[in-house]
Amino acid sequence: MKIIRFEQKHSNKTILAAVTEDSKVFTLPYSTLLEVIEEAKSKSITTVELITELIKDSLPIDEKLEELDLLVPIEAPEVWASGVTYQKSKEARNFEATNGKLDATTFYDKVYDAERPEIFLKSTKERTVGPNQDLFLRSDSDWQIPEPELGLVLNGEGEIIGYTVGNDMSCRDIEGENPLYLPQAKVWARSCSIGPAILLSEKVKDPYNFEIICRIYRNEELQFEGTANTGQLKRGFEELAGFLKRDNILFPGTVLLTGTCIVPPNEFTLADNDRIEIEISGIGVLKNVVKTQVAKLAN
Ligand code: DO4
Ligand code: MG
Repeated sequence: MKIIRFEQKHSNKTILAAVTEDSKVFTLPYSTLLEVIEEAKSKSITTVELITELIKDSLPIDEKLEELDLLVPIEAPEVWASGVTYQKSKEARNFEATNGKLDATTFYDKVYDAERPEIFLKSTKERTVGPNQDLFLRSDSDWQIPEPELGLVLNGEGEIIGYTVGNDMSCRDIEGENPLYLPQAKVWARSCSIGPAILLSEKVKDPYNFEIICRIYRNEELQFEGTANTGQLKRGFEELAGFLKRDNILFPGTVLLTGTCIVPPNEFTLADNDRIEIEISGIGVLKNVVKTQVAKLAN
């Protein structure tokens, strides 16, 4: 059972909906997933049981899932991210920090083995885009890549309520110049996307067996394809959520990205109009086009 949000074509209204295993879409009489979870809790039943009850006598909508104008499946107040949780990321960070001339132990080697993981604030609601919305490239970086990551959707207690797909866009040259530049290498307007759906954790038997695929197209030609599996993760998902929660305020609906395990070749950088597709088994494909245009921020 997955949860989506979409904009209804004739009314421009935002609709919350459930997607069943056979890809049928049923609208839900709530505004957010968090409301559905609260309601299920108050009835002492699971979220899936509540949704099954809600849709059992209704018809699916006429449009197919792929015809809908999807929105972020949850308006995450904050998106946090974990780093260097996969061997592949450690190697890539070491390459960019040493121009490929690694000859000593780095901070990245240390954090990969340390008890405390790297966790950083990646994005806020205003900086995060949904499926099919444009991402922005930074104007002061010449080495930019997508980071395809599994996202944990958390409640206020730091429990995992669902899984989504995330893109932690990154500037390898800025971080490689100095790791203290991390916030600038990671955070700018439209530097993060999440979606297209949230797979309810109640329905996930083994979260360490998600297949992740990333494809980058330029003028409709495939430039890069990489695959990985969450079984390659060095840490546990509860462990990452536990460190995020420690002595912190967690807003319900926070998303925690769990690190990248797919890195395009070192000579690759994104260009205007590239299309990024990130697919995670059981969740869906998150598609975004990147633009060089300068962000026009509200106010
Ligand atoms: O150390 C920088 C961040 C690494 C990261 O975002 C990742 O491993 O996914
Ligand atoms: Mg990342």
